[in-house]
Amino acid sequence: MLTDTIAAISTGGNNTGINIIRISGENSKKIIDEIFTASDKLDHQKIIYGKILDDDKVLDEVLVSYFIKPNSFTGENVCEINCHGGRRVTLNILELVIKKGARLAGPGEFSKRAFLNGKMDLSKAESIIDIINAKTKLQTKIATEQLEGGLYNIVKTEREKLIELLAQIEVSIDYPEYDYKELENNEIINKLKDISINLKKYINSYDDGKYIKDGINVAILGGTNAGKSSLLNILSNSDKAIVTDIEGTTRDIVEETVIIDDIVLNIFDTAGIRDTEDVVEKIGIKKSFAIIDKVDLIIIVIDLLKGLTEKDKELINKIMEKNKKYIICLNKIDVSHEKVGKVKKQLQSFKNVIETSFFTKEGIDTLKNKIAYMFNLEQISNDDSIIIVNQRHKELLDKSYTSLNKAINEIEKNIGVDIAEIDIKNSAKYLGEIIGEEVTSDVINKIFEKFCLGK
Ligand SMILES: Nc1nc2c(ncn2[C@@H]2O[C@H](COP(=O)(O)OP(=O)(O)OP(=O)(O)O)[C@@H](O)[C@H]2O)c(=O)[nH]1
Ligand SMILES: [Mg+2]
Repeated sequence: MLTDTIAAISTGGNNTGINIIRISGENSKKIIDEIFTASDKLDHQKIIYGKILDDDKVLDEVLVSYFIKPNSFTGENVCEINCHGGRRVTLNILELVIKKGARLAGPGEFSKRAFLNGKMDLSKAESIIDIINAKTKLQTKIATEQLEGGLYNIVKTEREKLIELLAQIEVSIDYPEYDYKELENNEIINKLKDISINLKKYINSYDDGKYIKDGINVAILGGTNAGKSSLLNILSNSDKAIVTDIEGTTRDIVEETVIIDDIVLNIFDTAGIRDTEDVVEKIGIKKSFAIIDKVDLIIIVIDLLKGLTEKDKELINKIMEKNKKYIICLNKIDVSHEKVGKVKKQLQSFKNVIETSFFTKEGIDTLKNKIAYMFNLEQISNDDSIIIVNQRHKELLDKSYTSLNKAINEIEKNIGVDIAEIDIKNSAKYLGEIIGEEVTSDVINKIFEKFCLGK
C-alpha cells in the first residue's frame, strides 16, 4: 500500500551526535506542521532549524528538511528530522510522529517505494544493501558502480538487443508477403551469439565477485607443529588459536574471518596431520582432510626442521588431485636455513612455494601478495568492468543465457524460428527481472525485506 505515510529512524546509532527520522508519504508535511515550530518556512530542499513540540512540551531542538514529490529519495513528499542522537529523545519524536498518523516503516520500505515510484531500478536498489553491508573498499567500489547504474546499463543493453531482434523476427514470420528484408537464420544466430558471449562474461565475473563479497575461504593444512596456528594468529593479529610446541595442539577446526589489504579471508586452522591412536585427534585429522573440498585456497605449511615428510607428500598429492589453488610455505626458515635447499629441490615441480618464518614474520607479505594475485583482486580493483556480486542476478543471468543458447540450438537445427522465439522471449524476460522491469511482487517483497529499518 503506497497511500499511507511511513516513518522510521534512518540512522543506526545509540547516543551518537545526531539521528535522522525519515517520514515519507502524502501526510509527511502535515505531520511536521503539527509538531514543528520554527521562525522560517519549510520549502523544497531546504533545511531549517526549530523545535519539536508535543503539545506545549519541547521534545528537542532539531533541523528539518523537506523534499516535495517527485524530487525525493522515495518519489513522495519526504521530511527528515535531524534530532539529537540519544536513543530516548529519538524514540520520543518517532512516537510523536506515529501518534500524528504515520505508520512505522518496515525494513527497506523507503527504498521499495523509491523503486515502485520509478526512482531507481531494482539492481540499483539492491546495491544500496551492499553499500550498507560493505566492509572493504573493493566491496564498496563494486556496490557503488552498481548504484551508479553500471549493471542496469549492461543488462538493459542486452535486453533491448533481444527485444529488437524479436520484433524483426516477428515481422518476418507474420508478414512474409511484405517486402521486408527477411532475417536470415545466420544473421539471427550471429546476433544471438554476440549477446550470449556478453552474458557469459558477466556470469563468469560472479566468481571474482563472490570472493570480494563473501571472502576467500582458506584452509591451513600441514603436519603437527609446522606452525599452522601461528599463521592464523599472525593473519588475524590475535591469539585466537592455541600455539604450543606440543605435537597435536589443535584438535578441532579454528575459524576466523579477517580483512587483510582489503581482502576478506575466512581462515580455517586445522589439526596437524600425523598417525595417531588418539580418538579425538583422529576425528580432527579427518576434518582437516574434509575441509579441502570446501575451500578456495589451501595453505600447506611444511616444517623445515622435519624436512618434507611422507605425510606432507601424501597431503600435497591429495590437494593436487583435487586441482585446488594452493600455496606451500616452507616454514621456520629462521632456524633451518641449511635445510631449505633440499626441500625446495624436492618441490621444484610445484609453483607457489615460498619461504616463511611465522616467528620473525618473514615471507608474510609475499604470502599476502600471492593471495591477491591468485584471485585477481588487484586487477579488479583497478578495472572498471562490471562484476556480478548478487546471487539473484547471477541466477537470472544463468537462466537468460540457457534460454538464449537453447534458441541458438533450435535455429541451428532448423527446428523453427517460431519455437526459438519463445526461448528468446524468456531470455529477455530473465534480464528484465534483474532490473525490475518484469518482476513479481513476491520477488520485490523478498528483496526489500533484506534491507535494514529506515532505509
Ligand atoms: N622458530 C620458529 N618456530 C616456529 C615458527 N612457526 C611456529 N613455530 C613454533 O612451532 C611450534 C608449533 O607451532 P603451532 O603454530 O602451534 O603449530 P601447528 O602447526 O598449529 O601445530 P598443531 O596444532 O600441533 O598441528 C610453536 O612452539 C611455535 O612457536 C617459525 O617460523 N619459527
Ligand atoms: Mg595448531
